[in-house]
Amino acid sequence: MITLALSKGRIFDESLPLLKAAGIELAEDSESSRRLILATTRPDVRVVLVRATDVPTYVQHGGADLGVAGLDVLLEHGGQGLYQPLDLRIAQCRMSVAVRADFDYAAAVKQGSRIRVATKYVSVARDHFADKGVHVDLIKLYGSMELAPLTGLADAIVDLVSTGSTLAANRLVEVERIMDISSRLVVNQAALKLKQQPIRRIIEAFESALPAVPAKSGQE
Ligand code: PRT
Ligand code: MG
Repeated sequence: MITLALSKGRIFDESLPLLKAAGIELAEDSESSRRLILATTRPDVRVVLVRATDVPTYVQHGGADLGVAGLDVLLEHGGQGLYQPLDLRIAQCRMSVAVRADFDYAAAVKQGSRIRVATKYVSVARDHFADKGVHVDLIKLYGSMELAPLTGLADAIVDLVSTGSTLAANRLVEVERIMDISSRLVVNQAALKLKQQPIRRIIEAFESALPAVPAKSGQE
């Protein structure tokens, strides 16, 4: 049995066409059922639905053989024990620094002020500001980072941006792009050895189903 971990939402939706190309279709409607383990049209393949941030953990510890996870999630997880053979170029967005429209970020950086940064992505944020030589106090949040600068909790946030409409709706401006983000196929290293043939076949099918020209991520 091959177990594939997916998260509900955009990763699930955008993975379905890739799965189909690999000859794998869901045998039941994920919307109508509350089940967390879904059978597929291939008797030897099943899908498990987990929280996006839990995908690397499931795959690392063998709860799933493969999974699809955002680069943002992988960077925070650390990627230990995971083979990452493919950039699937789905669920694309960018990781950016944003501030309130009336906060002069460039001046704060130039003056060497300590900047309070709220984020779910502390590891990426720490590396980014260390590289720039900017002193920051990081505040870990689990949701709605956009609220932090509006309430005075932080001067800046590090968050994912795709259309930019969430930032605009909260009168925040993007002042720095840290990196482009897309989702990756991740594989448990032991499973890759033990179930080499079927896993390789899935990786190859995914690869040939990808659009020939890489889509530009973080489009505006
Ligand atoms: O939402 P939930 O708490 O269930 O879990 P999750 O947020 O971890 O899952 P999901 O499905 O929202 O995100 C899964 C993956 O999709 C992420 O790990 C990213 O790799 C990728 N992705 C792509 C995004 C976005 N685009 C995105 N726009 N993840 C989140 N967002 C959020 C962003 O955080 C911000 O709040 O959407 C908002 C900004 O969107 P725009 O379009 O207004 O700019
Ligand atoms: Mg979300």
